[in-house]
Amino acid sequence: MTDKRQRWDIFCRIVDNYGDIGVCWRLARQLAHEYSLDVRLWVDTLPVAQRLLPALDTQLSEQVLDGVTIAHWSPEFQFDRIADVVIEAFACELPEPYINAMVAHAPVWINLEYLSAEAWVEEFHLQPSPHPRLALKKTFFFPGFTENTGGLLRERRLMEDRDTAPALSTAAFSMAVTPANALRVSLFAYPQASLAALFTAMANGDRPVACLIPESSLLAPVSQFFGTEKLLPGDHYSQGTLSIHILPFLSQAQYDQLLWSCDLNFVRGEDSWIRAIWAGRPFIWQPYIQSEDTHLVKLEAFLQRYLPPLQTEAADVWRSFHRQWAQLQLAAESWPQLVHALPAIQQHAKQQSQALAAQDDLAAKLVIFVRNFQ
Ligand code: TRH
Repeated sequence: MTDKRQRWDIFCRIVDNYGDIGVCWRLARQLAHEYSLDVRLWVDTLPVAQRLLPALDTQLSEQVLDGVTIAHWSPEFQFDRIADVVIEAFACELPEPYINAMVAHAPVWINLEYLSAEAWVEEFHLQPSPHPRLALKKTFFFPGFTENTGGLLRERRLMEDRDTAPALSTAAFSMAVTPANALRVSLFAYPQASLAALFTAMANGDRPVACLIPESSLLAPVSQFFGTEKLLPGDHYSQGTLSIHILPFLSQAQYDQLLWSCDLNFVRGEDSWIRAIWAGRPFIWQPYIQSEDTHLVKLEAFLQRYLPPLQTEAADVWRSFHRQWAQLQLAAESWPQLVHALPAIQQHAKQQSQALAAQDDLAAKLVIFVRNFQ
């Protein structure tokens, strides 16, 4: 029997870090699971993808994982067919032979862009771009926070899963026992972050802090702070009221669980940021550092959209902490102020997760767009 499912090819070039593959894998899986689509994800750097997908065999040119075909986008790129829908993630530039072959098949060609809360996104979302040479058109698809954008990535059952998830056991992450009233904080940030200032403030606070740190490039400055050579999953250190616990790099599902069970999450980039929003818990987002401080513009746009209607004092504290963290400079008093504001922030984060989840998600909007495409 031939497979009649609509075929989607997603092309992902891993520029840096985990965000590109994190977003593409999440989207690919959701399209396959929730819409029964035949999804093939082309990835150029399999060893990086393997961090998120430990079951991935980096030696194979093609394999099926969790209902998605993962194909190696190698320099000797070869393909057997053109899909019905082609997603070029983050302007990664499709291989020339594939583009040429698209002319005869006329697939829906979508350029999936990075997420931003900036106002211009609404205007550029769904703008067509004709190919300069060939009879092809691609459409720019911008994720975003409003109805007039491509929406945010969110699995259909995510909020139910979050609300019915069992509490995360300390054993699950082989954590040392921490005081019962410790503030649970997860930490994922760029290595340039103002870690020493944060840890010093946490170590000198009124309330104990258990800081959970999944393995990443952040471990280098963390080990520097604690004067150790190399930190490994399972290691833990204490200083004053702060204890840190190094976790392995988690699966995306486990990472969600971690976010759901912390009192405060430090996140970065694109995908962990959105997961922190869906967690409905207080978070501090560090945007991906860009030249000319573009990331600070993105931060302001987000804060402007996300903070209202939080009461002024807590909003000021949260905004100011975000700005300092993104500017890689943290004042000592910012930490106790943030801890004090957490109850109000918590309530707001919960409300915002509900409000944003009432909008259509990115995969749903993509599917609707393709259905109506002409
Ligand atoms: O890794 P990032 O910094 O990725 C960045 C951003 O996407 C940025 O926009 C992009 O321009 C740049 O890459 C090239 O942060 P991000 O987006 O949060 O991606 C991390 C992914 O890793 C996300 O899918 C969550 C996942 N993750 C785990 O699965 N387990 C873990 O333990 C951790 C810490 C993260």
